[in-house]
Amino acid sequence: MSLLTTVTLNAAIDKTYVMESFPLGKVSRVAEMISVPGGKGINVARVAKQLGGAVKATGFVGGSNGQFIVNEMTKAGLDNDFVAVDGESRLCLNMIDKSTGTSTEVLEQGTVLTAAAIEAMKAKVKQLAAESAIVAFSGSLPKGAPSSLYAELIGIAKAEGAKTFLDTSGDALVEGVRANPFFIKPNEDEIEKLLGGRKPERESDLHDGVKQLMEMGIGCVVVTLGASGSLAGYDDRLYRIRAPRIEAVNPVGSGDSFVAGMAVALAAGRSIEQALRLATAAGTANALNAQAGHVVEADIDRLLEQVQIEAID
Ligand code: TA6
Repeated sequence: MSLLTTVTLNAAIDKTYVMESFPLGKVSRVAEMISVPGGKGINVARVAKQLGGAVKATGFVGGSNGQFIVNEMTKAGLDNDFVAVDGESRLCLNMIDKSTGTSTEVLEQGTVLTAAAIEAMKAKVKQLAAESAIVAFSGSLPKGAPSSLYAELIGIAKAEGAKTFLDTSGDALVEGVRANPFFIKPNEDEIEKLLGGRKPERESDLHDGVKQLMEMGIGCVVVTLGASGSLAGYDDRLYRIRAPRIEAVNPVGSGDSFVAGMAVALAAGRSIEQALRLATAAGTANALNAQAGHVVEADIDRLLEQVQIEAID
């Protein structure tokens, strides 16, 4: 049983506008537009499938945008089983300015959840977790969801025997971590929040923070450190991962691609080093093209060899 189920509570249509320049307060013409199903968990599902994983995607969808998300995923052969809700799934915009190499995101709020929708999602997660090796929860919570929702859903998935991944931020992360997901991927700001507001000043503080989270019962903690890679903790050991240097086209979705690599490798029973290598290659490969949450096989093959992993403790 190696199915990966992804849960995107705030699904989106990701629109990427590639422009020669994007000056604020001026009119900009779009040179290229990409419109695809998005939201973090859907990106995880798409990349996991590209990496050869068996995937099913769930989450909430609403309105004609929700219909677009389901239709496009089905057309692309991405197995999905969403819960339909009232209202309209959101648009997430990403403006790429080629002159500066920057990307600017504008994220809508999305649908407002009712108590009935939340109950329907709990039932869906229970059903899908029973047939999954891993359930990955990704992204922000829609309005109407209590900040404890991820913690509740993680509890349900774990009770069905699935390993759980959580990639979110803010209170949803702080509360979600209390349910001891197997895997989390905080950045440096998020780890500060998880450690009760203590800012890791030195590299050794970061090491202590990762160890502390593992002692709390989280199996694998990866702190992302931007272009310089990441620090991972697993099974009482720490690893420093250095990502290959690249000229990024669009880094949006690289975190989701990292999660996809971890999930696919671990679901296939690969070692932690192999999982970190695939995850880092996938995160880096994502940034090489304009579409968020998309990798090219040849890039992965080339980048895999360039990832450096050092056991440090
Ligand atoms: O990670 C990038 C991205 O997945 C975009 O695809 C966009 O949909 C956004 O993040 C959504 O993030 P959020 O945290 O609001 O769920």
